[in-house]
Amino acid sequence: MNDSANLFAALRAAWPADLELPALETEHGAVYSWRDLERGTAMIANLLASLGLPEGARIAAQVEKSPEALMLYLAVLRAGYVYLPLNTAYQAAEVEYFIRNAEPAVVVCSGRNFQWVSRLAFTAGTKHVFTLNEDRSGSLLERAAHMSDAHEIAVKQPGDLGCIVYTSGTTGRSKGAMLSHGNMLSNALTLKSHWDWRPGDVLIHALPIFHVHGLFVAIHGALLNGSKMIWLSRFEPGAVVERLPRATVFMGVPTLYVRLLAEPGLTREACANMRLFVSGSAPLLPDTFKAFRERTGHTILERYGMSETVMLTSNPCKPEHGERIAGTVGPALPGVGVRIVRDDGSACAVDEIGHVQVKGPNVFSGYWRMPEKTAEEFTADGWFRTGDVGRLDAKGYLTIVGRSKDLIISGGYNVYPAEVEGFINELPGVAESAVIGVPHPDFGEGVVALVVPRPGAALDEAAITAALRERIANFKRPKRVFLVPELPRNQMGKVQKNLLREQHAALFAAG
Ligand code: MCA
Ligand code: AMP
Repeated sequence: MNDSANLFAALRAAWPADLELPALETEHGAVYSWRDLERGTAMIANLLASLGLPEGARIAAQVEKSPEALMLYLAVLRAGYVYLPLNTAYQAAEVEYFIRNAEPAVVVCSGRNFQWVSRLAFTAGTKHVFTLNEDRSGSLLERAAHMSDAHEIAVKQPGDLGCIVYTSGTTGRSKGAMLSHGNMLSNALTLKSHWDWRPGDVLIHALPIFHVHGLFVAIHGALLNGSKMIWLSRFEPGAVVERLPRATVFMGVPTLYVRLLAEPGLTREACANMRLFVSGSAPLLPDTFKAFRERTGHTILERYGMSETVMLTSNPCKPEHGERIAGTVGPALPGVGVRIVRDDGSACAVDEIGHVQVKGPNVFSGYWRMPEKTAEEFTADGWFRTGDVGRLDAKGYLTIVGRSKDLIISGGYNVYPAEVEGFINELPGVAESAVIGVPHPDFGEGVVALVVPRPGAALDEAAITAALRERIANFKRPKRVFLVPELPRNQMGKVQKNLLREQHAALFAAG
Protein backbone atom coordinates (compact mmCIF):
# COMPACT_ATOMS: atom_id res chain seq x y z
CA MET A 1 0.00 0.00 0.00
CA ASN A 2 1.32 3.50 -0.73
CA ASP A 3 0.78 6.69 1.26
CA SER A 4 -1.08 8.44 -1.54
CA ALA A 5 -4.40 10.23 -1.00
CA ASN A 6 -5.95 8.10 -3.74
CA LEU A 7 -9.51 7.26 -2.67
CA PHE A 8 -9.05 3.74 -4.00
CA ALA A 9 -6.03 3.20 -1.72
CA ALA A 10 -8.16 4.07 1.32
CA LEU A 11 -11.00 1.78 0.23
CA ARG A 12 -8.58 -1.03 -0.60
CA ALA A 13 -6.87 -0.74 2.79
CA ALA A 14 -10.19 -1.51 4.50
CA TRP A 15 -10.81 -4.82 2.73
CA PRO A 16 -10.51 -7.99 4.80
CA ALA A 17 -7.10 -9.64 5.10
CA ASP A 18 -8.68 -12.81 3.75
CA LEU A 19 -9.37 -11.80 0.18
CA GLU A 20 -11.22 -15.06 -0.48
CA LEU A 21 -14.21 -13.82 1.54
CA PRO A 22 -17.28 -12.75 -0.46
CA ALA A 23 -17.41 -9.06 -1.41
CA LEU A 24 -20.39 -9.08 -3.74
CA GLU A 25 -23.28 -11.41 -4.31
CA THR A 26 -25.52 -10.84 -7.33
CA GLU A 27 -29.21 -11.63 -7.80
CA HIS A 28 -28.14 -14.49 -10.09
CA GLY A 29 -26.22 -16.10 -7.26
CA ALA A 30 -22.76 -15.18 -8.55
CA VAL A 31 -20.30 -14.43 -5.77
CA TYR A 32 -17.29 -12.13 -6.25
CA SER A 33 -14.54 -12.31 -3.66
CA TRP A 34 -12.39 -9.40 -2.55
CA ARG A 35 -9.64 -11.02 -4.59
CA ASP A 36 -11.86 -10.83 -7.68
CA LEU A 37 -12.27 -7.08 -7.06
CA GLU A 38 -8.53 -6.70 -6.49
CA ARG A 39 -7.59 -8.58 -9.67
CA GLY A 40 -10.38 -7.13 -11.84
CA THR A 41 -9.60 -3.54 -10.90
CA ALA A 42 -5.87 -4.14 -11.39
CA MET A 43 -6.37 -5.58 -14.87
CA ILE A 44 -8.64 -2.76 -16.02
CA ALA A 45 -6.30 -0.19 -14.44
CA ASN A 46 -3.40 -1.76 -16.35
CA LEU A 47 -5.41 -1.62 -19.57
CA LEU A 48 -6.07 2.09 -19.03
CA ALA A 49 -2.41 2.68 -18.15
CA SER A 50 -1.35 0.89 -21.35
CA LEU A 51 -3.24 3.41 -23.49
CA GLY A 52 -0.75 6.20 -22.78
CA LEU A 53 -3.47 8.60 -21.63
CA PRO A 54 -2.52 12.09 -20.50
CA GLU A 55 -2.67 13.12 -16.84
CA GLY A 56 -6.26 13.92 -15.84
CA ALA A 57 -7.79 11.98 -18.75
CA ARG A 58 -11.53 11.46 -18.43
CA ILE A 59 -13.06 7.99 -18.73
CA ALA A 60 -16.77 8.26 -19.49
CA ALA A 61 -19.02 5.26 -18.86
CA GLN A 62 -22.62 4.71 -19.91
CA VAL A 63 -23.03 1.07 -18.93
CA GLU A 64 -25.63 -1.10 -17.22
CA LYS A 65 -25.10 -1.83 -13.55
CA SER A 66 -22.92 -4.90 -13.03
CA PRO A 67 -20.02 -5.97 -10.79
CA GLU A 68 -17.71 -5.28 -13.74
CA ALA A 69 -19.08 -1.75 -14.06
CA LEU A 70 -18.20 -1.27 -10.40
CA MET A 71 -14.70 -2.58 -11.15
CA LEU A 72 -14.40 -0.10 -14.02
CA TYR A 73 -15.17 2.78 -11.65
CA LEU A 74 -12.66 1.54 -9.09
CA ALA A 75 -10.05 0.89 -11.77
CA VAL A 76 -10.29 4.47 -13.01
CA LEU A 77 -9.62 5.74 -9.47
CA ARG A 78 -6.89 3.17 -9.03
CA ALA A 79 -5.13 4.20 -12.25
CA GLY A 80 -5.47 7.86 -11.29
CA TYR A 81 -7.78 8.99 -14.08
CA VAL A 82 -11.10 10.83 -13.82
CA TYR A 83 -14.39 8.91 -13.86
CA LEU A 84 -17.43 10.33 -15.61
CA PRO A 85 -20.58 8.27 -14.97
CA LEU A 86 -23.57 8.68 -17.30
CA ASN A 87 -27.17 7.70 -16.66
CA THR A 88 -28.14 4.82 -18.95
CA ALA A 89 -31.43 6.59 -19.72
CA TYR A 90 -29.64 9.43 -21.54
CA GLN A 91 -30.40 9.61 -25.24
CA ALA A 92 -27.99 10.56 -28.05
CA ALA A 93 -28.45 14.34 -27.82
CA GLU A 94 -27.74 14.23 -24.07
CA VAL A 95 -24.72 11.93 -24.39
CA GLU A 96 -23.34 14.06 -27.21
CA TYR A 97 -23.34 17.11 -24.96
CA PHE A 98 -21.44 15.31 -22.17
CA ILE A 99 -18.86 13.90 -24.55
CA ARG A 100 -18.28 17.24 -26.29
CA ASN A 101 -18.08 19.04 -22.97
CA ALA A 102 -15.85 16.62 -21.05
CA GLU A 103 -13.73 15.43 -24.01
CA PRO A 104 -13.14 11.98 -22.52
CA ALA A 105 -10.09 10.09 -23.75
CA VAL A 106 -11.98 6.82 -23.27
CA VAL A 107 -15.69 6.04 -23.54
CA VAL A 108 -17.17 2.76 -22.34
CA CYS A 109 -20.70 1.92 -23.49
CA SER A 110 -23.06 -1.03 -23.87
CA GLY A 111 -22.48 -3.15 -26.95
CA ARG A 112 -25.97 -2.37 -28.22
CA ASN A 113 -25.19 1.36 -28.22
CA PHE A 114 -21.70 1.03 -29.69
CA GLN A 115 -22.64 2.30 -33.14
CA TRP A 116 -24.11 5.63 -32.12
CA VAL A 117 -21.94 6.24 -29.05
CA SER A 118 -18.70 5.52 -30.90
CA ARG A 119 -19.75 7.79 -33.79
CA LEU A 120 -20.36 10.64 -31.32
CA ALA A 121 -17.18 9.92 -29.39
CA PHE A 122 -14.81 9.60 -32.34
CA THR A 123 -16.26 12.75 -33.89
CA ALA A 124 -15.55 14.58 -30.63
CA GLY A 125 -11.94 13.38 -30.62
CA THR A 126 -12.17 10.42 -28.19
CA LYS A 127 -9.42 7.93 -29.01
CA HIS A 128 -10.78 4.75 -27.41
CA VAL A 129 -14.31 3.35 -27.22
CA PHE A 130 -14.83 0.05 -25.40
CA THR A 131 -17.96 -1.97 -24.74
CA LEU A 132 -19.10 -3.55 -21.49
CA ASN A 133 -22.31 -5.57 -21.13
CA GLU A 134 -24.16 -6.94 -18.11
CA ASP A 135 -23.10 -10.50 -19.04
CA ARG A 136 -19.37 -9.65 -18.83
CA SER A 137 -19.02 -9.60 -22.62
CA GLY A 138 -17.54 -6.66 -24.51
CA SER A 139 -14.18 -5.34 -25.61
CA LEU A 140 -13.21 -3.79 -22.26
CA LEU A 141 -12.88 -7.11 -20.46
CA GLU A 142 -11.55 -8.89 -23.56
CA ARG A 143 -8.69 -6.42 -23.66
CA ALA A 144 -8.22 -6.36 -19.88
CA ALA A 145 -7.93 -10.16 -19.84
CA HIS A 146 -4.48 -9.82 -21.43
CA MET A 147 -3.23 -7.50 -18.70
CA SER A 148 -1.32 -8.28 -15.53
CA ASP A 149 -3.39 -8.65 -12.37
CA ALA A 150 -0.82 -6.74 -10.34
CA HIS A 151 -1.06 -2.97 -10.31
CA GLU A 152 0.48 -0.31 -8.12
CA ILE A 153 -2.15 2.24 -7.09
CA ALA A 154 -1.50 5.65 -8.68
CA VAL A 155 -0.29 8.29 -6.24
CA LYS A 156 -2.78 11.15 -5.89
CA GLN A 157 -2.97 14.33 -3.86
CA PRO A 158 -6.19 15.14 -1.97
CA GLY A 159 -7.01 17.95 -4.42
CA ASP A 160 -6.58 15.80 -7.54
CA LEU A 161 -9.71 15.30 -9.59
CA GLY A 162 -11.33 11.87 -9.18
CA CYS A 163 -14.77 12.21 -10.75
CA ILE A 164 -16.87 14.60 -12.77
CA VAL A 165 -20.57 14.27 -12.00
CA TYR A 166 -22.88 16.14 -14.33
CA THR A 167 -25.84 17.90 -12.79
CA SER A 168 -28.40 19.67 -14.92
CA GLY A 169 -28.25 23.43 -15.11
CA THR A 170 -31.07 25.86 -14.49
CA THR A 171 -30.48 27.33 -17.93
CA GLY A 172 -30.69 23.89 -19.50
CA ARG A 173 -26.95 23.21 -19.90
CA SER A 174 -25.53 20.51 -17.66
CA LYS A 175 -22.58 21.37 -15.47
CA GLY A 176 -19.83 18.93 -14.54
CA ALA A 177 -19.19 19.03 -10.79
CA MET A 178 -15.49 18.32 -10.21
CA LEU A 179 -14.96 16.12 -7.16
CA SER A 180 -11.49 15.40 -5.88
CA HIS A 181 -10.18 12.29 -4.16
CA GLY A 182 -10.10 14.38 -0.98
CA ASN A 183 -13.75 15.50 -1.35
CA MET A 184 -14.97 11.93 -1.67
CA LEU A 185 -12.69 10.35 0.91
CA SER A 186 -13.39 12.93 3.61
CA ASN A 187 -17.12 12.38 3.17
CA ALA A 188 -16.79 8.59 3.13
CA LEU A 189 -14.76 8.65 6.36
CA THR A 190 -17.28 10.97 8.02
CA LEU A 191 -20.18 8.71 7.07
CA LYS A 192 -18.31 5.59 8.17
CA SER A 193 -18.11 6.90 11.68
CA HIS A 194 -21.40 8.86 11.76
CA TRP A 195 -23.48 5.97 10.45
CA ASP A 196 -21.59 3.58 12.69
CA TRP A 197 -20.47 1.13 10.01
CA ARG A 198 -19.33 -1.95 11.91
CA PRO A 199 -17.90 -5.42 11.35
CA GLY A 200 -20.49 -7.77 9.93
CA ASP A 201 -22.51 -5.07 8.15
CA VAL A 202 -23.99 -6.20 4.83
CA LEU A 203 -25.40 -3.63 2.39
CA ILE A 204 -28.24 -4.28 -0.05
CA HIS A 205 -27.19 -2.23 -3.06
CA ALA A 206 -30.24 -1.61 -5.27
CA LEU A 207 -29.56 1.91 -6.58
CA PRO A 208 -28.15 2.88 -9.97
CA ILE A 209 -24.38 3.48 -9.98
CA PHE A 210 -24.19 6.63 -12.09
CA HIS A 211 -25.20 9.13 -9.39
CA VAL A 212 -23.79 10.14 -6.04
CA HIS A 213 -26.23 8.09 -3.94
CA GLY A 214 -25.52 4.66 -5.43
CA LEU A 215 -21.95 5.30 -6.61
CA PHE A 216 -20.47 7.15 -3.65
CA VAL A 217 -22.64 7.02 -0.54
CA ALA A 218 -23.49 3.33 -0.84
CA ILE A 219 -20.39 1.88 -2.49
CA HIS A 220 -17.79 3.90 -0.59
CA GLY A 221 -19.66 3.09 2.63
CA ALA A 222 -19.49 -0.65 2.10
CA LEU A 223 -15.97 -0.78 0.64
CA LEU A 224 -14.49 1.45 3.34
CA ASN A 225 -15.87 -0.98 5.89
CA GLY A 226 -14.85 -4.13 4.04
CA SER A 227 -18.55 -4.98 3.98
CA LYS A 228 -20.20 -7.40 1.62
CA MET A 229 -22.78 -6.02 -0.81
CA ILE A 230 -25.86 -7.86 -1.94
CA TRP A 231 -25.80 -6.43 -5.44
CA LEU A 232 -29.09 -6.01 -7.32
CA SER A 233 -28.76 -4.78 -10.90
CA ARG A 234 -32.10 -2.97 -10.58
CA PHE A 235 -34.49 -2.15 -7.78
CA GLU A 236 -37.21 -4.75 -7.47
CA PRO A 237 -39.05 -4.48 -4.13
CA GLY A 238 -39.74 -8.22 -3.77
CA ALA A 239 -36.08 -9.05 -4.36
CA VAL A 240 -35.05 -6.57 -1.65
CA VAL A 241 -37.56 -7.88 0.90
CA GLU A 242 -36.39 -11.43 0.26
CA ARG A 243 -32.80 -10.44 1.06
CA LEU A 244 -33.45 -8.24 4.13
CA PRO A 245 -32.93 -11.08 6.61
CA ARG A 246 -29.33 -11.46 5.43
CA ALA A 247 -28.52 -7.75 5.39
CA THR A 248 -28.01 -4.91 7.87
CA VAL A 249 -27.98 -1.70 5.78
CA PHE A 250 -30.23 -0.44 2.96
CA MET A 251 -30.12 2.89 1.11
CA GLY A 252 -32.82 4.25 -1.13
CA VAL A 253 -34.59 7.26 -2.57
CA PRO A 254 -38.12 7.83 -1.17
CA THR A 255 -39.75 6.06 -4.15
CA LEU A 256 -37.97 2.86 -3.10
CA TYR A 257 -39.51 3.09 0.38
CA VAL A 258 -42.98 3.78 -1.07
CA ARG A 259 -42.61 0.66 -3.23
CA LEU A 260 -41.22 -1.46 -0.37
CA LEU A 261 -44.26 -0.53 1.72
CA ALA A 262 -46.49 -1.98 -0.99
CA GLU A 263 -44.88 -5.40 -0.40
CA PRO A 264 -46.80 -7.58 2.08
CA GLY A 265 -43.52 -9.34 2.89
CA LEU A 266 -42.09 -6.17 4.45
CA THR A 267 -42.60 -7.07 8.11
CA ARG A 268 -40.85 -6.68 11.45
CA GLU A 269 -39.59 -10.24 11.14
CA ALA A 270 -38.14 -9.62 7.68
CA CYS A 271 -36.27 -6.58 9.04
CA ALA A 272 -35.13 -8.16 12.32
CA ASN A 273 -31.49 -8.34 11.23
CA MET A 274 -31.45 -4.82 9.77
CA ARG A 275 -29.54 -2.04 11.48
CA LEU A 276 -30.02 0.98 9.24
CA PHE A 277 -32.36 2.25 6.52
CA VAL A 278 -31.14 5.46 4.86
CA SER A 279 -33.20 7.73 2.61
CA GLY A 280 -32.10 10.69 0.51
CA SER A 281 -31.91 12.44 -2.87
CA ALA A 282 -35.48 13.75 -2.49
CA PRO A 283 -37.81 14.65 0.38
CA LEU A 284 -39.13 11.66 2.32
CA LEU A 285 -42.77 12.30 3.17
CA PRO A 286 -43.52 12.11 6.90
CA ASP A 287 -46.33 9.66 6.00
CA THR A 288 -43.81 7.27 4.48
CA PHE A 289 -41.47 7.71 7.46
CA LYS A 290 -44.35 6.91 9.83
CA ALA A 291 -45.77 3.99 7.85
CA PHE A 292 -42.31 2.43 7.61
CA ARG A 293 -41.76 2.73 11.35
CA GLU A 294 -45.16 1.23 12.14
CA ARG A 295 -44.65 -1.66 9.75
CA THR A 296 -41.02 -2.56 10.46
CA GLY A 297 -40.12 -0.97 13.78
CA HIS A 298 -37.27 0.85 12.00
CA THR A 299 -36.91 4.63 11.85
CA ILE A 300 -35.58 5.67 8.45
CA LEU A 301 -32.52 7.92 8.68
CA GLU A 302 -32.98 10.82 6.24
CA ARG A 303 -29.95 12.70 5.02
CA TYR A 304 -29.32 15.47 2.50
CA GLY A 305 -26.64 16.01 -0.11
CA MET A 306 -25.82 17.14 -3.60
CA SER A 307 -23.64 16.03 -6.49
CA GLU A 308 -21.46 19.08 -5.84
CA THR A 309 -20.93 18.29 -2.17
CA VAL A 310 -21.68 14.61 -1.55
CA MET A 311 -23.39 14.40 1.88
CA LEU A 312 -24.08 17.51 3.96
CA THR A 313 -26.47 16.73 6.78
CA SER A 314 -27.81 13.59 8.38
CA ASN A 315 -30.31 12.65 11.02
CA PRO A 316 -28.52 10.92 13.88
CA CYS A 317 -27.58 7.29 13.62
CA LYS A 318 -26.39 6.61 17.16
CA PRO A 319 -29.08 7.16 19.81
CA GLU A 320 -26.73 9.32 21.90
CA HIS A 321 -26.66 11.84 19.03
CA GLY A 322 -30.40 12.44 19.24
CA GLU A 323 -33.64 11.55 17.52
CA ARG A 324 -34.40 11.05 13.84
CA ILE A 325 -37.08 13.61 13.07
CA ALA A 326 -39.50 13.17 10.16
CA GLY A 327 -39.47 15.98 7.61
CA THR A 328 -35.97 17.11 8.61
CA VAL A 329 -32.63 16.13 7.13
CA GLY A 330 -30.83 16.39 10.46
CA PRO A 331 -27.88 18.47 11.63
CA ALA A 332 -24.75 19.21 9.57
CA LEU A 333 -22.33 16.27 9.41
CA PRO A 334 -19.14 16.68 11.46
CA GLY A 335 -16.75 19.00 9.62
CA VAL A 336 -19.49 20.38 7.36
CA GLY A 337 -20.73 23.96 7.71
CA VAL A 338 -24.40 24.71 6.98
CA ARG A 339 -25.84 28.22 7.27
CA ILE A 340 -29.11 29.87 6.29
CA VAL A 341 -29.00 33.35 4.84
CA ARG A 342 -31.46 35.99 3.68
CA ASP A 343 -31.57 37.40 0.14
CA ASP A 344 -29.10 40.11 1.20
CA GLY A 345 -26.66 37.50 2.55
CA SER A 346 -27.25 38.26 6.24
CA ALA A 347 -27.67 35.36 8.63
CA CYS A 348 -31.18 34.06 9.36
CA ALA A 349 -32.40 33.61 12.91
CA VAL A 350 -33.26 30.17 14.31
CA ASP A 351 -36.27 28.77 12.42
CA GLU A 352 -36.21 31.59 9.87
CA ILE A 353 -36.46 30.38 6.27
CA GLY A 354 -33.64 31.32 3.89
CA HIS A 355 -31.06 30.10 1.39
CA VAL A 356 -28.99 27.06 2.37
CA GLN A 357 -25.24 27.58 1.99
CA VAL A 358 -22.54 25.04 2.81
CA LYS A 359 -18.81 24.68 3.30
CA GLY A 360 -16.44 21.81 4.05
CA PRO A 361 -13.76 19.43 2.79
CA ASN A 362 -16.50 17.60 0.89
CA VAL A 363 -17.48 20.61 -1.23
CA PHE A 364 -16.37 20.42 -4.89
CA SER A 365 -13.81 22.77 -6.40
CA GLY A 366 -15.97 23.99 -9.27
CA TYR A 367 -17.78 23.19 -12.49
CA TRP A 368 -15.75 21.71 -15.31
CA ARG A 369 -14.64 24.49 -17.66
CA MET A 370 -17.22 26.95 -16.26
CA PRO A 371 -15.24 29.42 -14.14
CA GLU A 372 -17.96 32.09 -14.29
CA LYS A 373 -20.71 29.69 -13.26
CA THR A 374 -18.46 28.42 -10.45
CA ALA A 375 -17.80 31.97 -9.23
CA GLU A 376 -21.54 32.73 -9.22
CA GLU A 377 -22.31 29.72 -7.04
CA PHE A 378 -19.82 30.59 -4.30
CA THR A 379 -20.12 33.55 -1.95
CA ALA A 380 -17.19 35.93 -1.42
CA ASP A 381 -16.40 34.14 1.86
CA GLY A 382 -16.29 30.74 0.19
CA TRP A 383 -19.69 29.21 0.92
CA PHE A 384 -21.46 27.21 -1.80
CA ARG A 385 -25.02 28.25 -2.67
CA THR A 386 -27.02 25.01 -2.78
CA GLY A 387 -30.13 26.50 -4.39
CA ASP A 388 -32.16 24.86 -1.63
CA VAL A 389 -34.33 26.83 0.76
CA GLY A 390 -34.60 25.77 4.37
CA ARG A 391 -34.43 26.56 8.05
CA LEU A 392 -32.31 25.44 10.99
CA ASP A 393 -34.01 24.82 14.33
CA ALA A 394 -32.57 25.46 17.77
CA LYS A 395 -31.01 21.98 17.83
CA GLY A 396 -29.33 22.56 14.47
CA TYR A 397 -31.67 20.27 12.50
CA LEU A 398 -32.14 21.40 8.90
CA THR A 399 -35.54 21.29 7.21
CA ILE A 400 -35.58 21.76 3.43
CA VAL A 401 -38.75 23.69 2.63
CA GLY A 402 -38.23 24.30 -1.07
CA ARG A 403 -35.78 25.24 -3.80
CA SER A 404 -34.84 28.56 -5.30
CA LYS A 405 -33.64 26.63 -8.37
CA ASP A 406 -36.35 25.55 -10.81
CA LEU A 407 -35.84 21.83 -10.29
CA ILE A 408 -38.14 18.81 -10.20
CA ILE A 409 -37.01 15.63 -8.41
CA SER A 410 -38.79 12.60 -9.79
CA GLY A 411 -38.05 9.23 -8.23
CA GLY A 412 -34.71 10.63 -7.03
CA TYR A 413 -33.68 11.87 -10.48
CA ASN A 414 -33.30 15.59 -11.14
CA VAL A 415 -35.27 17.09 -13.99
CA TYR A 416 -34.64 20.69 -14.97
CA PRO A 417 -37.78 22.23 -16.50
CA ALA A 418 -35.72 24.60 -18.68
CA GLU A 419 -34.04 21.65 -20.38
CA VAL A 420 -37.32 19.82 -21.08
CA GLU A 421 -38.99 23.04 -22.26
CA GLY A 422 -36.06 23.54 -24.65
CA PHE A 423 -36.70 20.14 -26.25
CA ILE A 424 -40.48 20.69 -26.43
CA ASN A 425 -40.11 24.16 -27.93
CA GLU A 426 -38.02 22.71 -30.75
CA LEU A 427 -40.89 20.42 -31.87
CA PRO A 428 -42.77 21.58 -34.95
CA GLY A 429 -46.04 23.33 -34.16
CA VAL A 430 -45.02 24.36 -30.63
CA ALA A 431 -45.11 28.07 -29.78
CA GLU A 432 -43.97 27.74 -26.16
CA SER A 433 -44.21 25.50 -23.12
CA ALA A 434 -43.95 25.36 -19.35
CA VAL A 435 -42.79 22.28 -17.46
CA ILE A 436 -43.74 21.83 -13.81
CA GLY A 437 -43.58 19.19 -11.09
CA VAL A 438 -46.67 18.24 -9.11
CA PRO A 439 -47.14 15.75 -6.26
CA HIS A 440 -46.95 12.13 -7.41
CA PRO A 441 -47.63 9.20 -5.06
CA ASP A 442 -44.83 7.03 -6.46
CA PHE A 443 -42.20 9.45 -7.82
CA GLY A 444 -42.69 12.24 -5.24
CA GLU A 445 -43.04 14.75 -8.05
CA GLY A 446 -44.42 14.01 -11.52
CA VAL A 447 -43.33 15.97 -14.57
CA VAL A 448 -46.16 17.79 -16.40
CA ALA A 449 -45.94 19.97 -19.53
CA LEU A 450 -48.27 22.76 -20.61
CA VAL A 451 -47.83 23.37 -24.31
CA VAL A 452 -49.09 26.30 -26.40
CA PRO A 453 -49.50 25.26 -30.06
CA ARG A 454 -48.75 27.62 -32.92
CA PRO A 455 -51.90 28.84 -34.69
CA GLY A 456 -53.26 26.10 -36.93
CA ALA A 457 -50.82 23.43 -35.69
CA ALA A 458 -52.26 19.96 -35.15
CA LEU A 459 -50.62 18.77 -31.92
CA ASP A 460 -51.71 16.20 -29.38
CA GLU A 461 -50.38 14.72 -26.16
CA ALA A 462 -49.43 11.37 -27.71
CA ALA A 463 -47.48 12.96 -30.56
CA ILE A 464 -45.50 15.19 -28.22
CA THR A 465 -44.72 12.31 -25.87
CA ALA A 466 -43.65 10.12 -28.79
CA ALA A 467 -41.41 12.84 -30.20
CA LEU A 468 -39.70 13.30 -26.82
CA ARG A 469 -39.09 9.56 -26.41
CA GLU A 470 -36.10 9.64 -28.78
CA ARG A 471 -34.76 12.94 -27.52
CA ILE A 472 -34.58 12.87 -23.73
CA ALA A 473 -34.09 10.39 -20.91
CA ASN A 474 -37.35 8.62 -20.03
CA PHE A 475 -37.55 9.99 -16.47
CA LYS A 476 -37.55 13.56 -17.85
CA ARG A 477 -40.45 12.87 -20.21
CA PRO A 478 -43.68 14.50 -18.98
CA LYS A 479 -46.14 12.02 -17.53
CA ARG A 480 -48.91 14.29 -18.88
CA VAL A 481 -48.97 16.98 -21.57
CA PHE A 482 -51.78 19.56 -21.73
CA LEU A 483 -52.40 21.80 -24.73
CA VAL A 484 -53.33 25.30 -23.58
CA PRO A 485 -54.09 28.50 -25.52
CA GLU A 486 -51.66 30.55 -23.42
CA LEU A 487 -49.49 30.48 -20.28
CA PRO A 488 -50.34 32.63 -17.27
CA ARG A 489 -47.79 35.43 -16.88
CA ASN A 490 -47.17 38.07 -14.26
CA GLN A 491 -46.67 41.78 -15.01
CA MET A 492 -42.99 41.15 -15.65
CA GLY A 493 -43.93 38.62 -18.35
CA LYS A 494 -42.66 35.67 -16.29
CA VAL A 495 -44.67 32.43 -16.48
CA GLN A 496 -46.51 31.91 -13.19
CA LYS A 497 -45.50 28.33 -12.49
CA ASN A 498 -46.91 28.49 -8.97
CA LEU A 499 -50.34 29.02 -10.46
CA LEU A 500 -49.88 26.10 -12.84
CA ARG A 501 -48.68 23.88 -10.00
CA GLU A 502 -51.79 24.79 -7.98
CA GLN A 503 -54.09 24.09 -10.92
CA HIS A 504 -52.60 20.62 -11.46
CA ALA A 505 -51.81 19.75 -7.83
CA ALA A 506 -54.31 16.88 -7.69
CA LEU A 507 -53.48 15.43 -11.11
CA PHE A 508 -51.75 12.32 -9.77
CA ALA A 509 -53.56 12.16 -6.42
CA ALA A 510 -53.26 8.65 -4.95
CA GLY A 511 -56.11 6.36 -5.91
C1 MCA B 1 -38.38 5.32 -14.16
N1 MCA B 1 -39.41 6.00 -14.68
C2 MCA B 1 -39.48 7.19 -14.09
C3 MCA B 1 -38.43 7.20 -13.17
N2 MCA B 1 -37.77 6.03 -13.24
N3 MCA B 1 -40.32 8.22 -14.23
C4 MCA B 1 -40.12 9.28 -13.48
N4 MCA B 1 -39.13 9.37 -12.56
C5 MCA B 1 -38.26 8.35 -12.40
N5 MCA B 1 -37.27 8.44 -11.49
C6 MCA B 1 -40.37 5.56 -15.72
C7 MCA B 1 -39.68 5.29 -17.02
O1 MCA B 1 -39.66 6.47 -17.77
C8 MCA B 1 -40.56 4.26 -17.64
O2 MCA B 1 -41.63 4.92 -18.26
C9 MCA B 1 -41.09 3.47 -16.46
O3 MCA B 1 -40.93 4.31 -15.32
C10 MCA B 1 -40.34 2.19 -16.23
O4 MCA B 1 -38.94 2.43 -16.26
P1 MCA B 1 -37.94 1.58 -15.37
O5 MCA B 1 -36.56 2.05 -15.60
O6 MCA B 1 -38.26 0.12 -15.52
O7 MCA B 1 -38.38 2.06 -13.92
P2 MCA B 1 -38.03 1.52 -12.51
O8 MCA B 1 -37.00 0.45 -12.58
O9 MCA B 1 -39.31 1.24 -11.81
O10 MCA B 1 -37.31 2.80 -11.86
C11 MCA B 1 -37.85 3.54 -10.84
C12 MCA B 1 -36.76 3.80 -9.81
C13 MCA B 1 -35.59 4.55 -10.52
C14 MCA B 1 -36.25 2.50 -9.24
C15 MCA B 1 -37.36 4.65 -8.70
O11 MCA B 1 -36.05 5.80 -11.03
C16 MCA B 1 -34.43 4.78 -9.61
O12 MCA B 1 -33.58 3.89 -9.45
N6 MCA B 1 -34.32 5.93 -8.99
C17 MCA B 1 -33.20 6.27 -8.11
C18 MCA B 1 -32.50 7.49 -8.60
C19 MCA B 1 -31.23 7.76 -7.84
O13 MCA B 1 -30.41 6.90 -7.56
N7 MCA B 1 -31.03 9.03 -7.48
C20 MCA B 1 -29.88 9.49 -6.74
C21 MCA B 1 -29.31 10.75 -7.35
P3 MCA B 1 -42.14 4.55 -19.73
O14 MCA B 1 -42.65 3.15 -19.59
O15 MCA B 1 -43.20 5.55 -20.01
O16 MCA B 1 -40.94 4.66 -20.60
S1 MCA B 1 -27.91 11.31 -6.38
C22 MCA B 1 -28.57 12.66 -5.57
O17 MCA B 1 -29.65 13.05 -5.82
C23 MCA B 1 -27.92 13.36 -4.41
C24 MCA B 1 -26.53 13.63 -4.38
C25 MCA B 1 -28.32 12.66 -3.13
O18 MCA B 1 -28.62 13.41 -2.17
O19 MCA B 1 -28.32 11.43 -3.11
P1 AMP C 1 -28.25 16.32 -7.29
O1 AMP C 1 -28.04 17.52 -8.11
O2 AMP C 1 -28.73 15.13 -8.04
O3 AMP C 1 -27.08 16.05 -6.52
O4 AMP C 1 -29.44 16.66 -6.30
C1 AMP C 1 -29.24 17.48 -5.19
C2 AMP C 1 -30.54 18.02 -4.72
O5 AMP C 1 -31.38 16.98 -4.27
C3 AMP C 1 -30.39 18.92 -3.52
O6 AMP C 1 -29.96 20.22 -3.86
C4 AMP C 1 -31.77 18.88 -2.94
O7 AMP C 1 -32.63 19.78 -3.62
C5 AMP C 1 -32.21 17.46 -3.24
N1 AMP C 1 -32.11 16.57 -2.07
C6 AMP C 1 -31.18 15.65 -1.78
N2 AMP C 1 -31.48 15.01 -0.62
C7 AMP C 1 -32.63 15.54 -0.18
C8 AMP C 1 -33.47 15.31 0.95
N3 AMP C 1 -33.22 14.37 1.85
N4 AMP C 1 -34.57 16.08 1.09
C9 AMP C 1 -34.87 17.04 0.19
N5 AMP C 1 -34.13 17.28 -0.91
C10 AMP C 1 -33.03 16.55 -1.09
